[in-house]
Amino acid sequence: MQPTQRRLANAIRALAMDAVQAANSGHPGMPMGMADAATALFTRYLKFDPKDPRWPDRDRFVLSAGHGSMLLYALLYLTGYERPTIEDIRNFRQIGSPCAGHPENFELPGVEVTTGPLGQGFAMAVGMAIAERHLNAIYGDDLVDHRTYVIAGDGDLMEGVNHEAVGLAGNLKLGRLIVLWDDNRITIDGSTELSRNEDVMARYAASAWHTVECDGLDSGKVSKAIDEALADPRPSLIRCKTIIGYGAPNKQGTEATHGAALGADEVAAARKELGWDSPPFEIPADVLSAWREFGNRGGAEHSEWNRRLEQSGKSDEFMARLCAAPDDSWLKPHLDSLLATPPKVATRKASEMALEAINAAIPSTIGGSADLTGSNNTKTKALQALTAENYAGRYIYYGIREFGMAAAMNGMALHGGVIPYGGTFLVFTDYARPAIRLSALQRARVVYVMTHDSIGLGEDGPTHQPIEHLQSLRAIPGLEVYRPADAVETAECWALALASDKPGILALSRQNLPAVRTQAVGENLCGRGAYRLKSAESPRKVIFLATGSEVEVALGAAAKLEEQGIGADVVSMPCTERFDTQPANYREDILPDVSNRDVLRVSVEAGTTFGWERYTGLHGLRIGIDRFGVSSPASDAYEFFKITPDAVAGRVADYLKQRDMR
Ligand SMILES: Cc1ncc(C[n+]2csc(CCOP(=O)(O)OP(=O)(O)O)c2C)c(N)n1
Ligand SMILES: [Mg+2]
Repeated sequence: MQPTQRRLANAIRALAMDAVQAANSGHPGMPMGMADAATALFTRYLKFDPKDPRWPDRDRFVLSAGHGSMLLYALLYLTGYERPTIEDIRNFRQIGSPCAGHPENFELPGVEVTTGPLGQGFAMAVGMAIAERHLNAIYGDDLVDHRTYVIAGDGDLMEGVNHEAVGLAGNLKLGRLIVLWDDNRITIDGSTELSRNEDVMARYAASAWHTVECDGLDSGKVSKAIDEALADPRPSLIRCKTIIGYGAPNKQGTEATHGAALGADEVAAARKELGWDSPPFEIPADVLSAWREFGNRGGAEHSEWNRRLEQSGKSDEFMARLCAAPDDSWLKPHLDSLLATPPKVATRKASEMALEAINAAIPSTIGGSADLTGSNNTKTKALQALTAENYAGRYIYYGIREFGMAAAMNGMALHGGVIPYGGTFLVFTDYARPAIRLSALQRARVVYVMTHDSIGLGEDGPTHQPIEHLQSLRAIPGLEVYRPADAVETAECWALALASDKPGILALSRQNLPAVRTQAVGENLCGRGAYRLKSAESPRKVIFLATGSEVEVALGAAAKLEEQGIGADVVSMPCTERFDTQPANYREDILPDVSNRDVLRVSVEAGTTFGWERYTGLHGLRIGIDRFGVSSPASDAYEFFKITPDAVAGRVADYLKQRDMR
């Protein structure tokens, strides 16, 4: 006899409470409350094949309530994924186990995205649903025809980014996005009444979503709600009324089950309550084999899909789009044309010029901007808008939703088959930062086009002028921050960002910049992170380290110092992360390990000097801005902050004079 849905769900409950108990750490409440709903989803609807977790046409499942990670680990184990093993689950939250505290996409192939920072899983799912519709528009139902399911908690729905994600999904009519809301009316602090009295369903309905509610503890009723959601052309919110920690007789329904082990007594009582008499980590044979059969459900569909792919004649193209490095054949002709007539343009404009070539060569790019299209120069001529009426379009009007945009781009990148890039002002990376951090953590290839990258943006003043942003972004591990100095460097940085398996940020100027690279070289010099742009002519006393728009300033200052017989190298440093990984002899050549007395190192960047001592040494000179900016024309702002060739040369000469007197 088949185990009942409730008994299948109880296997999830048991694994969750036992793993949390063993670790004495974790969150049993959410998996226990949503076990029935998840069972309905995984046994009746979700299209997946545990034998090939990367099957491109699988449904995507996002556990946005990432603290309930044991729900996902239990499902992956029960349905027969290679990992996690039961041993992995026994070692939940321990070093060496892929069953990390929160689901990590790089630990387990069955985990689509890293979740835990509330709200972001949901918002990434919106990006996945966008990518699905886009690829469907190109390749048709035969190859791309899947759905995106989310389990989200109260926290996911309260976070501000939820508003952005819901708005995007509603406007793009992402009908294949289905969210199951774990409406347990509990968060860490207690009842949701402490902090919320909005009509959540009305908010979604007002945002062009379909809404339906059900008893989340009855998998049959959850199934009915999913059926209704599937039939509706709008994105769906299914309100699953549940009880947190369901099955733990003395603690269920309270915040006590949210984020702590239940305790041995309560675990024993829950076993009795649920009629579950197996020892910890043992799943009765009938239950496990039933689950495994549900896991096999997708195999036939997968084979059918393989057959369709073979017959489509597009197999190579489709798989290359998902797996291969993007075409870089655009770079050389583009560089040749720049070198033929070196343009004096803002690097945001140079980025647009590069994008014209990139978007023509790489069909998988999807551009966008958070309502600054004309300023970020992100939309190239041939790109059409991606809309509910035209999912084949390759440009997304994200609206004023920086965080939502960045999270959606993570979802798109992790879905695969598309390379998202999107823009706003560099200063507003602050609004997107939590998603930028997750791009890095998840190794999602997203390219951030962040323009207006300094006081050089001018009159908009201190609110819009980034100061600490470059350095604070460089502090994020695994994020490549590029600040190119001219059109050639901009193209090189674009090529690097596209070829990388890490996210990249392009910090681009609003103001025009002269060409500093006018000679053809056989190498992408920006790939070195820093390189000598100009060598000292007089005996070398100074090495300038400059980025972006300040390379021009450093070149000017160096020329003035040379006139006084003070030799100065100018090193352009578009990407500190890349420089740091160069071989020691290369780094030594660019920045020789000699005393500042012999060769003074001077950094020049129109932002905080914080952290530049990493390259100048404590006794070097750091030229930058350690306060908020000013509202004025750009050139006046540079004068005001003494970041001009004359002022910089003067400061360096003074410094050398005073030092030599000491
Ligand atoms: C952005 C963010 N803020 C705070 C937290 C810490 N946190 C984890 S779970 C949680 C409460 C979530 O409540 P709910 O979504 O209702 O989950 P439940 O207690 O029902 O499992 C909080 C505040 C977090 N993970 N992410
Ligand atoms: Mg809750």
